[in-house]
Amino acid sequence: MSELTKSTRADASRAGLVIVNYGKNQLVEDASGDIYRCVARRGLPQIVCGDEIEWQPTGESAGVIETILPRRTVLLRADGNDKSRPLATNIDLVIIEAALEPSLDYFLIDKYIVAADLAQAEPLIIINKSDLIKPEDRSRIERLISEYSSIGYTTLLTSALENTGIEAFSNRLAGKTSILVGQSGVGKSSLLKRLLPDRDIAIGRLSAASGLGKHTTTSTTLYHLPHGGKLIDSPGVRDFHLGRIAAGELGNGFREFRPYLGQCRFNDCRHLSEPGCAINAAVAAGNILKRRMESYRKLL
Ligand SMILES: Nc1nc2c(ncn2[C@@H]2O[C@H](COP(=O)(O)OP(=O)(O)OP(=O)(O)O)[C@@H](O)[C@H]2O)c(=O)[nH]1
Ligand SMILES: [Mg+2]
Ligand SMILES: [Zn+2]
Repeated sequence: MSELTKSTRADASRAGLVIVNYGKNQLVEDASGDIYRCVARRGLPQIVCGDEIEWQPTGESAGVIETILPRRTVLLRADGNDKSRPLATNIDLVIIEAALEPSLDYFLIDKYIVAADLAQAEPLIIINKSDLIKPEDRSRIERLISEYSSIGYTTLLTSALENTGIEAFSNRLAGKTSILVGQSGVGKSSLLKRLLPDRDIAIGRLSAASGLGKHTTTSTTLYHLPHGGKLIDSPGVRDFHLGRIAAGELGNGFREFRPYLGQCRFNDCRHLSEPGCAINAAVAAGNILKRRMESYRKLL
């Protein structure tokens, strides 16, 4: 290949951001915000929402993804075979959303926290549907908030229905790439709509670009927020599984364990019933919540 063709090729390759992954096709946004339907060059690893890539146009609004740029962070989940797969990449903030309806699932929250920590992304817990909190639910919700905040995780209350708590929430998203995760039906897409009133217009543009019919929130999708920042809406899950994690790594995913890690009698302590376990001693002394220890054991 001559020097000339080489440089022409390099010039033709453009920077892009993957905003939807449909499996076979990806929607790629270029620097000016135009959207292209792309396919990945053979041999590339699985491309996901949030990937920064280089691509070449192949037609009016189509292209081929040539390379995936190094990923700053990778949020992983397990597939049916316990293998880890990327859910999204280059995430700064994992918004773990929960609500009294359908149900408040502490174990699910703890699993997402571990996934966020492993991805080196900050977790933020949102309890949505605050309008449904009855007087008899108050103490349960307050305890949840104070427990997580004592460990160092922020918890916010919102109501997408009544539009409350949205500003405090919105302020945390500026300038970051965030992803909404949580059970189906907790109100992820409803919160997104509060943050991005033009969501339906954005969805219309995606549908036009994909040529695959109406875009639905069943595909993980990246949106640009009006005040800066990117927000990824992901479809709800019935359950969320972490891939295989070494016991040592899992302990790190529990922030309040960290001061005690390395102080157990055995180097390879799994903090189950080993003698001289510093984590179990901290639980007994009331410095680690029993409930969190149970989550750790279940995950192990
Ligand atoms: N009472 C109340 N209902 C809400 C609130 N937010 C959302 N809902 C309702 O909850 C239902 C589910 O909302 P969605 O926004 O679709 O939930 P989702 O988390 O995106 O669900 P998936 O896309 O299936 O994961 C809808 O009927 C919403 O109207 C809220 O703050 N309060
Ligand atoms: Mg949704
Ligand atoms: Zn131990």
